Amino acid sequence: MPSFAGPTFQFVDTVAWEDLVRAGGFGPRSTPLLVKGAVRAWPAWEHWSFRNLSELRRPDGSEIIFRFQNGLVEQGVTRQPLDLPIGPYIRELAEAAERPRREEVGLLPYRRWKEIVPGQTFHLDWEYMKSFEANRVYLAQWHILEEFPAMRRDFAIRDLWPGWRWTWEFVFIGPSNTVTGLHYDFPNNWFCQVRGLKEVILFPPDQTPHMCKSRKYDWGATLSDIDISRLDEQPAERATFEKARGLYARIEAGDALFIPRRTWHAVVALEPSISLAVFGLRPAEILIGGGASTARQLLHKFHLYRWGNCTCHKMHRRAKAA
Ligand SMILES: O=C(O)CCC(=O)C(=O)O
Repeated sequence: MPSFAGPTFQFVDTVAWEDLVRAGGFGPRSTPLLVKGAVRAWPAWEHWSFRNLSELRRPDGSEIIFRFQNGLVEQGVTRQPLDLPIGPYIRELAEAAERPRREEVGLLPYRRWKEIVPGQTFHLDWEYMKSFEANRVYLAQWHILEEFPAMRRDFAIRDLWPGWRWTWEFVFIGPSNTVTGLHYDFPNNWFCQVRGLKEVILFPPDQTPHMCKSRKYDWGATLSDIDISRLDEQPAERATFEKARGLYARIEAGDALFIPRRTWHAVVALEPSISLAVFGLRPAEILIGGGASTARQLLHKFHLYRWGNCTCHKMHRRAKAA
């Protein structure tokens, strides 16, 4: 079988934090932007280490038990989540993060990444996805700042994103080889990488015809049937996916990536990572996008919308798509 070239990619637009500040800051835009070093300027850079987060306790001193994602995020058959204490899990990541890593691996290994120049098109190495088991236990989508509001001060997100917005944040803490499947979110997102290294592939909304939109329901996200960890088993989806034109970002610790609303993306961790996704809606966006998504969620809860085919309820058998 000929090897799969996959979609063509270019680098995402990239700017250094200092240059962005010098140019007057971040203005409205509808395409992704990687800001190198934005997070390094924030208290999170010092405070959000694996060791520090592993010591988080509830106000009464008890362990925090979290419902961990068990398998690919935003993808595949929803598996029974696992309720585990976060302390030992994050402590193990702290140890793993201190061990040296092989730099050469990835969808775009370091040496090839260094050779590519902005504007050049290239392909990724999809064989890499076969070299590991993607079904990791993942501390994903934890509403950490709701439980620990004082930690909000660690992220000077207003410096990056001027103007009033209703924001909410999800933390993703996991080992290398976590995979978040292809999806898009309805709000804009500043994805802040505090520790570790991740590869993010992005596809603008005009690539939707090649994204095999799924009927599986998820609050806030629209999912794809393309499973980037099992492309060999999906000849039809793979053929469609191959026609797409995407953007590639290698997000290092200290970087922040702007992921505009409705931009398809998937994330692969190359190192144990701590990331915070900051979603934000302007008042007009709350009325339009927020209202529609809340209505869908209500209908879903009442079993009237995509019940039996969702990421939020563990089903014993896959019901027919609504
Ligand atoms: O980091 C990850 O694994 C997923 C992040 C993501 O998909 C998001 O912020 O929308």
